[in-house]
Amino acid sequence: STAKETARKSTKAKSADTSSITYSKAQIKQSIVKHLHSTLGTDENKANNHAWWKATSAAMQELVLERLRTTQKTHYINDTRAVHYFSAEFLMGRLLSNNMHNFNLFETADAALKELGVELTDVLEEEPDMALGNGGLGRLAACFLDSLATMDLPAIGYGIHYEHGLFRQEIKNGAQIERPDSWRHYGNPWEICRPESIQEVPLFGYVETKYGANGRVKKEWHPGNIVKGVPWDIPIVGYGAKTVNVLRLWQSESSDYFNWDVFNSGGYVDAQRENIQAETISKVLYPNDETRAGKELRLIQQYFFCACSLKDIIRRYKRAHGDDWSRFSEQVVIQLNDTHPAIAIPELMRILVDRVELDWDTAWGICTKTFAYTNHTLLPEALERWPVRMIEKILPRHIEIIYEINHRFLSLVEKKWPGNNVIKAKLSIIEESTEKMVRMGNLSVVGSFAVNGVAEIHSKLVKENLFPEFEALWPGKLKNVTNGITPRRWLKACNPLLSELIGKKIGNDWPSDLTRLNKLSEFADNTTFQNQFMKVKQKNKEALAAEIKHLTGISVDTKAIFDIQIKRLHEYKRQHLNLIHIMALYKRLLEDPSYDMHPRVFIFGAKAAPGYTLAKDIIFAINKVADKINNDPRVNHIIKVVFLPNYRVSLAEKMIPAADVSQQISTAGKEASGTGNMKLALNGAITIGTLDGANIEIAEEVGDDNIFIFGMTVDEVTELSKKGYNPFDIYYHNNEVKAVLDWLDTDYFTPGQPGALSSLKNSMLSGGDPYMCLADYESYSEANRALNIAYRDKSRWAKMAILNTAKMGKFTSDRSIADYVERIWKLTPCTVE
Ligand code: T68
Repeated sequence: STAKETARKSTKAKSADTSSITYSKAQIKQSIVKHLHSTLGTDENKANNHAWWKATSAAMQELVLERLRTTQKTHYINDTRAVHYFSAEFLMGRLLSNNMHNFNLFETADAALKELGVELTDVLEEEPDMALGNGGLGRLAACFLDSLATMDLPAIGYGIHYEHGLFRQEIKNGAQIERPDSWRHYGNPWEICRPESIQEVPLFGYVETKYGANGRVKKEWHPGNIVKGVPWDIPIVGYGAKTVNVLRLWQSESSDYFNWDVFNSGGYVDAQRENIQAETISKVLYPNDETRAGKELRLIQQYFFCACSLKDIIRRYKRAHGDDWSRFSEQVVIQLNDTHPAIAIPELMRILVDRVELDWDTAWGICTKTFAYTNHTLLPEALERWPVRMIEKILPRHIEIIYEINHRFLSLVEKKWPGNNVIKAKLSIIEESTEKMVRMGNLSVVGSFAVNGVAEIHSKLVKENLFPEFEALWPGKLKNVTNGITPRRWLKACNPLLSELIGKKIGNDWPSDLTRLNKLSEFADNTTFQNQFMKVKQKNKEALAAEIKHLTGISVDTKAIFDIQIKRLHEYKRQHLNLIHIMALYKRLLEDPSYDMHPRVFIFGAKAAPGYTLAKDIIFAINKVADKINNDPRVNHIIKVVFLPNYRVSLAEKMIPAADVSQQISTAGKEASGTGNMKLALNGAITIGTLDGANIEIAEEVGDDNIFIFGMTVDEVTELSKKGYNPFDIYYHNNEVKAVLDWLDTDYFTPGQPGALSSLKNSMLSGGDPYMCLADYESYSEANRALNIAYRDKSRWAKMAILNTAKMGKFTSDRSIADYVERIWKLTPCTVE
């Protein structure tokens, strides 16, 4: 396919080639010291690691900004078509190490700092994570930006400059506590404020209907409030450092002149109150994944960043094309990362119809050639719907436009299915419930030229279950693009030992063409290579063991199986299935001390949404079971359970290289794709997982012998639901399940507090076990037995691990981006010399 080839060509042969930018050790050293003096105002003797981090970052940023200028000039001169990635979340993590790797200056900087008596690894630890996202959706956006820049594609990310990113998690007596995250507290060396590109955003107020001389109806929105959007740019360095794109994040501020009247009439205090309201918009990231916030402020956040971004895009377009709107959709494609930015659709219509005064059909033609929408979930509680009354109040003109879009759309539906009101009610953008709602998913499908799911199975379910009639209405509009991850961060940077080994074996081109890893397959049976590969794994496990000790005080046996489940805490992800199985192993060992199992350390990392009680109860239960097991001398040489607090990108980078086993155990049909599954497999962990999301495609790639698949398929889950699922049937027929669930009711794990873990049992019994943990339990337990046996055979396991790494080529985000380019965006790379 041509797009894939162009994409590949652009990334090819630039692996370690940084052509224009070569910086010697002496130059880096000089630059760092210069910034220590003149940017930080300190010196080599006084500087702590934090100051060294800032000075080193500033030294890198100098190079970054030079490439940014060149890139922007090149894009401008070539008047390139660009993708505009609209996302409420970008989970960037740390940037220094990434930028050094992409400039191929990591080793040089390491050596330079050594000469200054400073350890680079310590310096890197000073950087706070940029955690402007919840989980997979936000991290996917970050991986995509990396690939876009790497593949020399003109792209810009648009989002919100949250003052507080995702909360910091502390664990007190086993329970999660949320603390504010202040990632910019001591300044951020990467972001650049661009006051010259400030935008204004209207809110509230009313709409006036005017009649022009030609009899044409004109709508004028008189906003009740105007806020300012201040852009902060984060440079995004591609691998090889040719292209540097930007992530533009909007910060809200009060618009000074808007409150001028209040101010002048002596209302100084009231004027200040208005300021605080405006500044609240970008204050904090909503910490819910897979559930609607339903809050006014959340809708305002969404509109705020969409309005700023559209104005920014239009300003740039007009600079090149003036008032000729005919080429807009040739130059601009906007990708909506879920429905969070869907309000951009009526906003663009408002600008084109009310401001530019295009007729509706022309405006709608432009809109529906500009937007494309990615769906990330089928869970009904996550599908965004906003009360009509809320939109009416905050965005009075937009609700009119949404109704008009819907009116015209429903006439199309009427043509296709004459007189069928059931279909009409189902497809309507407006849900006619007691409280009328706007369905943002339907709006997104109607207003976009392409819609995609994020893994084959998920896209199939989007087509067949979520939007079946849309497929009939617009055949071909619904597509698949399977997710991917950047191998630069998720192998090269986070796992230097494995990267070095791979490089020695197959060369250093794999980070920009991950399919080359397949060459490792040839060595999967080679004993020497198996030993080398597993020695790296062992070293990584030792490093993680030290980190576990440091963070929790728990000592773990590095010869044990490191079994890792890392992801947001959610019932559908079934951390509680993992937990009841751990309890069962514990019970088996107590009842039969000779029970045959290889020592195993179960490691969790997960944040729960602050308002999600059961998710927090599961964290509490994991910690209580961990306490008991870890302190029980009868078993603690065989099982350990570790919950690592404050799971985040930088912690993932330490955990993933050390994993032997990757837990991917969601109920089939519920996990749209998963991306942690890809990161772990890439680093040689063996998956124990269900046939859900991208697990299915991982299984296809690695082969049945190199993965432990268990549990019901999507069809079996559907069938069981239809037939009626009763978890009590399993409870009464499986003694182990019964004993373990009953154990949760006692005070065994929570001395003096019987019932403290009962909510977990209830959720899986009287609560109906909505995610069917018990239905999959037996099969999960069997898969774990098989896994235990496989690990005993060192050579077999090593071969499996090698083949997992070797077969992950498909899951690079470069391939995802190539798919988007080919199937949706139709972009051409632009080489920046
Ligand atoms: C995830 N979604 C999917 N949502 O769960 C995961 N939601 O299967 C997939 O791999 C990933 O997206 C990337 O496609 C999320 O992470 C959220 O974080 C979220 C945030 C706000 C509102 C709703």
